[in-house]
Amino acid sequence: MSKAIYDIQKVDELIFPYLPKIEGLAQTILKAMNAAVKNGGKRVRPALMLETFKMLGGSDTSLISPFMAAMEMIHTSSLIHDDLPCMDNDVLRRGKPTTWVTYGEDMAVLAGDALIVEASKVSAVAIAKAKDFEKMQRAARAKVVLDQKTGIEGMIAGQVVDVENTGNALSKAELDFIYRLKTGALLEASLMIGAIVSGASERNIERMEQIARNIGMAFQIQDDILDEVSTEEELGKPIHSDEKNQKTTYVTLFGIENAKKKVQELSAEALRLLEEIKMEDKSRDITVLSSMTMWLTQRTN
Ligand code: GRG
Repeated sequence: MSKAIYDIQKVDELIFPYLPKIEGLAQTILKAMNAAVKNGGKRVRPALMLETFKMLGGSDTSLISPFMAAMEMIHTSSLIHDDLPCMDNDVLRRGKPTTWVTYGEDMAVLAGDALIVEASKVSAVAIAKAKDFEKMQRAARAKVVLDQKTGIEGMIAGQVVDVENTGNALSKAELDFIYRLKTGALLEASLMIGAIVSGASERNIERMEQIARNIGMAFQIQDDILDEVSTEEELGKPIHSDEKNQKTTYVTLFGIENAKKKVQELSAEALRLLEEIKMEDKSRDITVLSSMTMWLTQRTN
């Protein structure tokens, strides 16, 4: 992917302190967890969360950083599990050996599990440490959204339908369900949590969910396009994996050109919703999130 237009190092500085220290007898799993999070990654979700928080008036980053860390831990756990032999059976992630290849399947399952639990703990601690009732309420709502969008109402539901249907032809409705939940749900949670913790209005929390839904869909369709037209060097993972796994994608359903057009439409809708926020309150600076939307939906890896 072309160089990120946000400061990945700044995001890392905010989330790394929440990772477990590598010490004691269970070091293997602690190493696997740290390595999986620190092994590259665009930090799209925590970066979007932070920028939404700032755009909607948040300034104290200590309020949002636990949720940024929790989000990246959940995202990482899903990647570790997704790469396992019983799922996608991938040996490369971000151009490097996957967690199960380096640490064994048993440790990879446990490292993924432990990251989900750590994410829950870190966000629960944020609630427990809130300085006043309002901040506590916001943090509690953020945790509910995080759990909903991760679990059986979110990413996991999308993954279930995806895994169950590998090799089956899918309808557009089924594909949309998978994309909206498997990829979109964590993006929705990221933007919603940024809004909730900043103290945004209900309308803006809703708008951020819609913006994320459009970005998520565009992001996933772009994934379909890249799997078809990119190279292994550029992507950092094998190409033509959809064909290998006999997956229905937007490209197989509608062709490359229509898939590209859909990405443009979804991206335009996300930008329109950001404009709406600006029109309602002229003091909102939507430039960073608008640029991020364009960058994410036009990515090349
Ligand atoms: C363990 C919580 C948990 C869930 C297990 C395996 C699984 C259920 C879900 C898999 C969901 C999945 C892998 C969706 C794909 C989402 C996606 C587009 C990932 C790539 O995201 P990027 O491009 O990755 O942000 P980087 O490498 O930049 O972090």
